[in-house]
Amino acid sequence: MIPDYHLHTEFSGDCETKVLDVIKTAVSKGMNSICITDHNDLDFPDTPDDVKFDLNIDEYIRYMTDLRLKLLTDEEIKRYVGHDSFDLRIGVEQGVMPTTCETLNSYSKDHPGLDFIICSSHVVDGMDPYYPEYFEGKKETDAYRHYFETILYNVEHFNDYNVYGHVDYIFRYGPTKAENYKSGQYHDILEPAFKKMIYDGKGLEINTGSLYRGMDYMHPHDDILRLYKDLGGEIITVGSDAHDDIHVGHAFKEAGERLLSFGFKYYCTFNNMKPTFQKID
Ligand code: HSO
Ligand code: ZN
Ligand code: ZN
Ligand code: ZN
Repeated sequence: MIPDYHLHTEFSGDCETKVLDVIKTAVSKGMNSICITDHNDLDFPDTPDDVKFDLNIDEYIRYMTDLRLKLLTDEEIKRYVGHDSFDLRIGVEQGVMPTTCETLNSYSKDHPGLDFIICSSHVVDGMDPYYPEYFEGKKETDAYRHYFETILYNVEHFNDYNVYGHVDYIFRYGPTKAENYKSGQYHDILEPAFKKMIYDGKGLEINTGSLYRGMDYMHPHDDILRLYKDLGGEIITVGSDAHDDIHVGHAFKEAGERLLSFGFKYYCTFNNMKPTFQKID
């Protein structure tokens, strides 16, 4: 089973799930490895629900490194999760904005011990589209276009990451989601963004989290995944974006089938920020 590379635990401001329970579910779904990717959103704005996304990175790396070892050596923990050599990888979902690109560019160097960084756009012009207010007084297509423009800016100025996460996150929360999306509608922005990513050796994430958030396809939209593939992109990770243990590995079999149908033969895992290509079977 493809390992889940987008998972949240109690280290994320919007999640209370215990790390061991995430691992236990991953094992029950046939995984022998996962990468936990808790939120770090530098300068996340004040929100109606007062959520905070500052990750205590030193404590996080210490905790996960210790747990990684225990998963291989501690009999009680091995019994609890149901696996005797589970390979835990340590990641971060880095919330990136044009105003924070520069500061975040040395993150992995400043915090040794990380295996993997997802670059995600959660905040545009000081607001997360997760909150419906984001779309008030805006034409939906303008809001979508502007979201993708900031992604282009980010990939041109930010380099300390492995894959772009849920690249069409904005469709998840837009009033009509992707129902009115027209083929190629934002490719004039996404094409230069993907070209830069591919040139820099950056990947794209398949994020199945949309499927249990009221959408009928996994991120990114077919037309956008096709663009990355046609431009020569080869680095893919798969993540459920689960914030609870029940969604770990959600629709991963379908995700593997989808990748094969697009002509991808490999997914990637990451160790110390370096990819390994693994055959999809
Ligand atoms: N950025 C989150 C969504 C969220 N925003 C929750 C605020 N609260 C994606 O997991
Ligand atoms: Zn979250
Ligand atoms: Zn996210
Ligand atoms: Zn996430």
